[in-house]
Amino acid sequence: MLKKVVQDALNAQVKIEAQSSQVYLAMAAWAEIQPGIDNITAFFYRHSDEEREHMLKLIHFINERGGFSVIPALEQPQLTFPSIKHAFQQLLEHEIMVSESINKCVEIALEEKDYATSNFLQWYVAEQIEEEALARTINDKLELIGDEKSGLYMFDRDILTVSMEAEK
Ligand code: OFO
Repeated sequence: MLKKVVQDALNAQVKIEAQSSQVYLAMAAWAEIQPGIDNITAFFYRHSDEEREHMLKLIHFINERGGFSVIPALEQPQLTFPSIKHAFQQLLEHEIMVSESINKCVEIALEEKDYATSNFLQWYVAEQIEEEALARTINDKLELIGDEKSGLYMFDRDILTVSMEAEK
């Protein structure tokens, strides 16, 4: 049975994952109407789907441990971005925030001697290392490209490969 303090922390994380999915969905919808960046668009849609999976995994875990997962209300995400670069900068900042929140959940689980939850959360700890690394790689590449249109063309061509390699 989950202790209330652990359940509350996990439910807060459910909201963060759901919100992440919305944030990236908004980036995807915005990217979709920018010309010539189909793969970047696909990247954001896929990332949004992944966040939903992260949320579902938490929901199932809470319920399986005898808790009650609260499906949260979400905030309106940012809808437009000054540039692709800005969107990816925000993605990195968002992932850093998510990592901090996961670490907080682990801290609470350990304080409560809930080793099953701490063990379950290790998947998220590893996932966040990957997601932050991927976001940093993408930001570094965009930094190199600067404002060059041809660079962005190549970046769009390569982004799916970069993200798939990061998942290996
Ligand atoms: Fe759920 O990993 Fe990104 O936010």
